[in-house]
Amino acid sequence: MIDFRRLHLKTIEQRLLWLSHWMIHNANHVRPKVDGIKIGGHQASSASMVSIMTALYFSALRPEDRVAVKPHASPVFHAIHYLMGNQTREKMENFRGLGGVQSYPSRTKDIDDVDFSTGSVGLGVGITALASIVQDFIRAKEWGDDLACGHMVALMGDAELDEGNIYETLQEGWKNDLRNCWWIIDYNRQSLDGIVREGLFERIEKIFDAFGWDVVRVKYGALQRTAFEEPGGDRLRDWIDRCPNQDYAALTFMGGAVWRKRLMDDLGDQGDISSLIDRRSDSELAALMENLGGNCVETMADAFARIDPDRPTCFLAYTIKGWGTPIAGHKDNHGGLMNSKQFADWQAHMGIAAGQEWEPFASVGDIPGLKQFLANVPFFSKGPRRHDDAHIDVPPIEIDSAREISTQAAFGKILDDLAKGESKLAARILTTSPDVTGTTSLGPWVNRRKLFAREAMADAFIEYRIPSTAKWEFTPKGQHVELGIAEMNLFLLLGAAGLSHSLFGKRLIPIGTVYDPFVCRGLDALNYACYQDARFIIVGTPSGITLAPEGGAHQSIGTPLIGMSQDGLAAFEPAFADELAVIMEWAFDYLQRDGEGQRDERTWLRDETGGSVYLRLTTKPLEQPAKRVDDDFRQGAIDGAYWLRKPGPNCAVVIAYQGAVADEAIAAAGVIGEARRDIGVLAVTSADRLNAGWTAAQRERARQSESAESYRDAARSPASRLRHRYRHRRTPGDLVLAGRRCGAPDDLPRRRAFWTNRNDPRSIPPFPRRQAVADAVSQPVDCWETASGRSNTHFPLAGTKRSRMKDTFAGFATAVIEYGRFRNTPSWGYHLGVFIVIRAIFMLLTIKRWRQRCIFLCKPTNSTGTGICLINRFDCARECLRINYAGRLAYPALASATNMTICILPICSGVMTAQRNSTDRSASCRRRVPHFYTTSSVRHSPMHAISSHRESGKGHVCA
Ligand SMILES: Cc1ncc(C[n+]2csc(CCOP(=O)(O)OP(=O)(O)O)c2C)c(N)n1
Ligand SMILES: [Mg+2]
Repeated sequence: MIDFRRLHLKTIEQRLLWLSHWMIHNANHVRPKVDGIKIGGHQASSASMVSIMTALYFSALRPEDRVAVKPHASPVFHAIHYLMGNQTREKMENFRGLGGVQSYPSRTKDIDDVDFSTGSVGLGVGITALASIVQDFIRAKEWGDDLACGHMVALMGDAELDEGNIYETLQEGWKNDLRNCWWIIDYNRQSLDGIVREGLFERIEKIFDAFGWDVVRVKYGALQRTAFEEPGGDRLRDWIDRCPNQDYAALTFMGGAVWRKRLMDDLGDQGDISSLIDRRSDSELAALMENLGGNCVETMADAFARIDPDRPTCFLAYTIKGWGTPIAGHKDNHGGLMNSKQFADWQAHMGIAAGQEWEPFASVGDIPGLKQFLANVPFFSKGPRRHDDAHIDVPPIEIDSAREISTQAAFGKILDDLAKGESKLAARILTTSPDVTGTTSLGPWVNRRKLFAREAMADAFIEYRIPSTAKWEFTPKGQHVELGIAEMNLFLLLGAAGLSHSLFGKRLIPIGTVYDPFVCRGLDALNYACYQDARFIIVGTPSGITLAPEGGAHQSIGTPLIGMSQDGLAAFEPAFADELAVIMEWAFDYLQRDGEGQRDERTWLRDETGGSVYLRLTTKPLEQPAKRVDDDFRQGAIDGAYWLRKPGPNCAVVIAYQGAVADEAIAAAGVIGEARRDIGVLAVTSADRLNAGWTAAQRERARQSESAESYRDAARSPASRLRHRYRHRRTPGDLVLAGRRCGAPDDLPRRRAFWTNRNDPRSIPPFPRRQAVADAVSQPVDCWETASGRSNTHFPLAGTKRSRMKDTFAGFATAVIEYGRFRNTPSWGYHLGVFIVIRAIFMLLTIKRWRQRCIFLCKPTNSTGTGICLINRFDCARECLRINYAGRLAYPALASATNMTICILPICSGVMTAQRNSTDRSASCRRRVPHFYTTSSVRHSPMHAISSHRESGKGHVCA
């Protein structure tokens, strides 16, 4: 290696060591504290990797390479970009603060060209291997053969190797002939809690070897290698090799004098070695002993330069956690920070003058020389490495829905039709499935478009002419990546493929299928993919109880909540094939969007930003409605709901359903229709988008209210007093949630249940058993007659009649008042007047007939599912009003109010429930929340869309 290059690398290493540590120190000890909560940062984990990262970024990498950084090397990553002028001082100063650089590098939140966001440990490692497979997939296609292949590099902590998903990825990599993948292990032999087991890595090395990886041990630094050449050096090397991890760490922490004593005790009387030790001062001896390969920048640069770059390679770089700092080697140093005294001493040691702390080139001797070196570093030479690719037009997606068909079968048919066509969209589709390709209806697509492999492989069954539905021919042109049964790999692959436009400049349309219950198995990787803003379609099918009607482990009961709660993922559960076609056509476009994200006031969705899509499908065949082409249907299916049967002016009952119980809901409408003429049937296609829109609208409303109050004297305003009283008394849960970002979507009804004392203490047994879907969905039918128009015993959540009335009045009052506020009418007298008039009319028209108008379609049963999503929306009349207010759609409805009760049929393609059990807070995966309510006498005609959306860009329509 040329000398000046080595010197520059050493200077850069020291600069990164300083900047990363100063950034953490500043955030914890210098910056004013906002709330007294520990900020943290990981000085020791950063120091451990600083030499590796210096050698990698400033010597080994090329612009086409992509890196996943280990979680706690984030400060070094940001320091690198700060040094290169790609990161601002302001954001560095605000490390771990709002808008500051992120504790784990983030593609979506950081500005400094993060390739892969860092997620939970293990995920960043895994995604590099799958990204490499995606790169090969693209390269093998005509439209992608100009792609310059890069290395997919993972910088990983040694304790990350405890994560099982890494081994799943190793296996998948082997199957797919992995190449261009480097995993660089920071082998500091420390995890978070302590020192790792002796000899673990010998086992791990064998595993890498078994999967065909090259393993490069980088154990000794340049100083050590030189010392080993001296007389007695071989004895020193033996001693280092035999020293237990714990001892090495402890001696490192204690420093040169203790090193000397220990070495002399062990080796002092053995000839040359004594003089080797004696020739060095305490600090030189410490530097020698701490000069492991991974802490030696020139050794690492040489190691990277020496390998066959295409082979999957694991670098085992021995390091010391906290290297070069006073906390080096201490077993508690993972979360430990240098205290102010230690830091001041260390600052003097590093030669950084006071006031120069943020200077990128502080203490550098040859600044022009270093700047010139930096200007020519290959990795940064082409500027930011975020790519994009043109939008792909979406052909019309249609399906013949004349016959009975399930949504899963319809999905297979739609893909088969795409496979038959010549569209550019079809050419860019990558499908994948963890060993459930055939059973999730991907078979016809795969038969036509083939499986991907770097080397072609024929299907012996075809050659021998053995009949089989699956014609499995592997070819580089193939478009299906068949995975083993590891759902983490599925979502990591979708994550990597969903970023291909940005990573490789070639857009893919990734579609993954999985049995819906096993979405949970890959949940962290799903979240990781969404967090990175990867774009894909995940199809969960079969879902509900259609996979396992008899009950047990394979019912997907909680997945609708996953769809609702996962940011960046728009979840749909269509019932009919034409809905699915509309949704898929929209989804293919939605995946590709990258707009600015203004909210659409119709839905309160931010659809311009785009995102990924989750389709929850089923194998339950349904008779299909007649051909529907109207805009209301199409728009409604996308927004989240449409009227299957529009309510008329005298509507008394609305049945809302989602998913495969459509036929039951329609039958219910028929039964009820015998007694009541005007019945609406609301087809919900996406409770998620309804919920997201509603949430966003609530937020918007709250925001507007706040700003309105800021120029009013809120405390003195009778209107606001009334509103506050109403809120505090009736819905404190709403208020709390407005400021929360971490609540589960069913949090709100639970809280409301708590505050309003409307709990139903009955619980459901775990894993309900059903013979068939029909058993589950037919339960509500039993109770229609007994429940309709009756008393509170059939409406356990409603509280007393009196409290319901109060609720309703308060709701009206609030709505009216807020309408006034919205219209910017300052007079509270006006509000009061309107309120009194409406209240009087309301009392006259409504109250006496209250009971007759309440119809409860379902008694509490042992079931659960998608219905909850709806229920959250339709909790009561006042909610509807408020939603409408927020969506600015309520007033025409309010003005033309008629009597109506909305009843929600609890629906899902799984079993059903109408159960609330807010006491069971541990049942996080089987939400026990209300599944049906009535809205009380909303006067309302025609019914209007209530809309809203989650901040991430989801939305809905209803009522
Ligand atoms: C899935 C997951 N579990 C736990 C953690 C918390 N955690 C963060 S780093 C860490 C230990 C990391 O040790 P290692 O990988 O050896 O990195 P080092 O800091 O030693 O370089 C743990 C347990 C996490 N981030 N993700
Ligand atoms: Mg470690």
